[in-house]
Amino acid sequence: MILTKFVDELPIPPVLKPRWTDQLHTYYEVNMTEFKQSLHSELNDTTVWGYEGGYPGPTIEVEKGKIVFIKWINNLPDKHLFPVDHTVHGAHMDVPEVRTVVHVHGACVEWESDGYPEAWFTRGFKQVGRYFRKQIYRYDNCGHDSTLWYHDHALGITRLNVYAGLAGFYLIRDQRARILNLPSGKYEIPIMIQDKTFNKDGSLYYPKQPDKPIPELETSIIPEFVGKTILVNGKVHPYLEVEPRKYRFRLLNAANTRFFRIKLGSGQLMYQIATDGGFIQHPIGVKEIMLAPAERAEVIIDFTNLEGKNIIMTNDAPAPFPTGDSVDENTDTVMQFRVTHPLSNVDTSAIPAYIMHVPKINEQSASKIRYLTLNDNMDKYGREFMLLDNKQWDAPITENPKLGSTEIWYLINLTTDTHPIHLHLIDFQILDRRNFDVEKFNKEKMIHYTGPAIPPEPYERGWKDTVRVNPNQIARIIMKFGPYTGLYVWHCHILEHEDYEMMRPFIVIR
Ligand SMILES: [Cu+2]
Repeated sequence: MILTKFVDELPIPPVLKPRWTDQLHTYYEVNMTEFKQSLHSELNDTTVWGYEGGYPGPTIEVEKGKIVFIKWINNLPDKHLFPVDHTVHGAHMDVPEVRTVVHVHGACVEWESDGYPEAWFTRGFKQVGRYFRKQIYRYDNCGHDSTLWYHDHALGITRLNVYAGLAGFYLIRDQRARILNLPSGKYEIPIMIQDKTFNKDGSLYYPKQPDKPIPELETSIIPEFVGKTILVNGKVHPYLEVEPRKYRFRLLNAANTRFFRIKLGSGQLMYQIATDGGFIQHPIGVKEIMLAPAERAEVIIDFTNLEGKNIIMTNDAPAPFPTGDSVDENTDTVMQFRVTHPLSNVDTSAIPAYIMHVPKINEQSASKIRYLTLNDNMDKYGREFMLLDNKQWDAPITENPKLGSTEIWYLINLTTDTHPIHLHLIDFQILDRRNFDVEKFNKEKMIHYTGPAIPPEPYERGWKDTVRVNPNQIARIIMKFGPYTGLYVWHCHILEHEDYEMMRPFIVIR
């Protein structure tokens, strides 16, 4: 099914209104429901799941340091929109089919409010997972001015819940960033990029079985999901009318598996100002931006003197990355900017020469080094699945950093995919990536490097919470654990991997 491009306007999710607020605290309630929404004007309305009646959910905007309470409320039906595989971890027949738990990705938050995958809850909190602790989550928002996002994280069905529409933006604003004079207000726009496949009737399609079906199973998880159509903020290939001036865009890859390598058809530069965890030191002019699932980048695009021009945002990342299929005439296009609005007032916003100091974590300050592999494995049905440190979700906890300590993790990729590895609670810095001999490692359990250490890309030199770990490479990251103790997770953010064992708990201890 080919849908005409650029016929629908880019939707901008509304900002969520609090139930109440005072000097120090704000309280929100967020309902999850099933409803119909138009995802393209040539399609029948699509049944989706969303927060507060919208997909994507409303944008939650908070001030740095202000305490926010959110009651996430499950009002979803008992039956899932998509086929559930009851053989994967946490989704067996002994738990309700529809479970939710909300994680604010990138949040610095106490563990009881982090959305632990086994802290799920059903409609009306009738049933809860074994790590459920509270109905109202508390967020202290100790992070930087940054683009975070919230999405579902229920064990074994995260891929289905997020695909159904359970995702939204969560922005932390630091008043001190005002002096930067970045484009703001209606010139600051969140861009959530996803891929989906539609049935003829307009409903969302998610496969029941992999390409090579598993005969013993009615429904089986698939190794990766790659959609045939690209959506931005819940619309297929939308357009945005802009003025001839500067805009700040917050780009987020919220796809299940697909990577996006973003470029502008005009060939012009985008000025990247922030990565996952906030501002980088200097804006960097970039021709393209690579975003794995869950990665964010903030860019300024300058449409000055481009009156009348149409500029297409393109994608050329193979899927799955890096060895999957090339993009086609649908998936090579993200959205279109039309410089059609007149300039409403003089553009006084700036691309600052310098943004802020990002202190580098010193390697010497690390008190612990961990060597953690990313592995392939095979289950009893002959399905390939992925592991971290060769361990399943339920194996005893092995990553137990001390509160306030700094660690370096060697993420050793023994598979043929690039995996976006995400740690909850903290922001890290990428030290380097380095090629090594996988075969020798498998035989001798020793690292033999085959090339020099490659520093992170200039646009990755800031606070990160998700790192791409490429095949035949070891990525090294460094981070300080805190300010909370407790139980968190680290995992691959390819949702089909995370749902089937590529996730591990970690505990921050005193
Ligand atoms: Cu993965």
